[in-house]
Amino acid sequence: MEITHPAFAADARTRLDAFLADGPPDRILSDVDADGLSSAALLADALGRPVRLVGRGANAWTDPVAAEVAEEAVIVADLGMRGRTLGRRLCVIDHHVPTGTPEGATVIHGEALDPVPSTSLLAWYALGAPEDRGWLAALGCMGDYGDKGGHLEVAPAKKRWGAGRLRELTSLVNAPRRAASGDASPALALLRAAEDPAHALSGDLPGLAECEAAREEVKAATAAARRAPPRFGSRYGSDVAIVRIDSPCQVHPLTAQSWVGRLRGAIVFCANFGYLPGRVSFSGRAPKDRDIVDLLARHRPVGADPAHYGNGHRQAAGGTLEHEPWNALMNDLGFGPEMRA
Ligand SMILES: [Mn+2]
Repeated sequence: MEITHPAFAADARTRLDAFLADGPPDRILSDVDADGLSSAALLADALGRPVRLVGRGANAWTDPVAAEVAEEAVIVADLGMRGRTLGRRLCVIDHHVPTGTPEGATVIHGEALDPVPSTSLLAWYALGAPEDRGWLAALGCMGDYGDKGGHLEVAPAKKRWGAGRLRELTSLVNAPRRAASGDASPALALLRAAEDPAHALSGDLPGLAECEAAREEVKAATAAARRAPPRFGSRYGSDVAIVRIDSPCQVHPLTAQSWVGRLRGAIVFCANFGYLPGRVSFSGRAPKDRDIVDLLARHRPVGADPAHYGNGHRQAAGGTLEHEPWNALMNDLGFGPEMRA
């Protein structure tokens, strides 16, 4: 398989080998989307170590997770990078815009590369780019960047394992994290048990039925969310629109996405009042010339937790707020009782 960043890949392998020379990790922490799950499957399989998924409502770089892994050697994959240490020894494999570098950690970070690799590609590089696991590298890449990310590994993987199968498997493993339970462990179990995408889709392995049921559940919730109308705040004219929904499923990002192109330059939020108990979860999408991170920073309400508010990209950012700060934000943006918790 051709390698998009060969020099970086060789260096990543050296770094991971040096980390492993001091002993194997106790655990691998990863995100719950297709990229995080395929990274975890690659690393867990190669190193024979357990995975801790960091999913709904959690952030790896906060005190609860830090306390949990305080005595451990950990690899943290696809969960961002911050200027704090985690565990006794730490290796970070990631590609999001970092907000700092943890002191003393082994860092395999692809954010400065062009094209930016998925975390699954970085993990695969670090493991020496094993040919027969190339489908997992491609799966994470397709999950994060679709079909047109410009990564040289994806086309040969499609040829060898089937473009349709890879797309179908990406869609299936991405479903559980969006369903009401939010439990992505069946998707991870499926990827870990599979020899290749055909095997994963064969029906012979655990996890597939749960992924299929989750996809149906999310499809129904998405259709319901699409029927909610956008409302505009009075203070900023048609600058900011909010769609209010109440769903246990993580359908607010896709709902915001579905509106942004239709509202003539407005920043669109979808606010989900039913996703996390006692909180409003909101996801924003902005047109190309607008900056949603800046908007949220300027209107940051008292009580907003920086780990859970206003993080992301200029055109896609959101967070969660408890009811009181949410209501303050709504007041600030000129929304009335229709948007209050
Ligand atoms: Mn990723």
